[in-house]
Amino acid sequence: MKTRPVRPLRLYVGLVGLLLCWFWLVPIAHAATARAELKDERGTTVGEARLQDTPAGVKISATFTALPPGERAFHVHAVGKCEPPFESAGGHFNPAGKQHGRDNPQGAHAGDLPNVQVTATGRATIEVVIPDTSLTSGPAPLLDRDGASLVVHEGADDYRTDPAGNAGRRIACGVIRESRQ
Ligand SMILES: [Cu+2]
Ligand SMILES: [Zn+2]
Repeated sequence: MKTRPVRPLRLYVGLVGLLLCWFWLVPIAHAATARAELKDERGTTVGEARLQDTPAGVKISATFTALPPGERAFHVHAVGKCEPPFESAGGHFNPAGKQHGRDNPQGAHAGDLPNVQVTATGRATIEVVIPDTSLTSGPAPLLDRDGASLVVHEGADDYRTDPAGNAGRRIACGVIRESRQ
């Protein structure tokens, strides 16, 4: 029986391939992702969101299926706790200590997001990136010790009035939980 010696070239190509795979796969495996299921005060699920670390910041993709039609405020709140009437979620995520609102000269909170436009059938989608933020790493991660949550309000955010944009009652809330994709 003949033994086939491993050719050096083949071995080399194989090793380089392995290394390339490693460099591709390791960052992908380490990019944090998270989910949030948003429920109203009665515990009915009204939407869900996926969150993902990207080089630009945390990307939030949310889909709502059962909200009151119209324009509704949507924010990241600083505490991962959703007990009706959702005051448990705390104020807006605000690691930089700013005031509320993109139209406020002293603003904005990192957790200030655009209003969602809810259709007559209660549906809305939104995709937004929170710049210079990460889910689990860096100096001010979203998922710090007390977590974070996503909150929808009864009214629209005026993007100016501190501390919460005159958005009214909190009508839906979802705790952001780290997930594997
Ligand atoms: Cu809010
Ligand atoms: Zn705010």
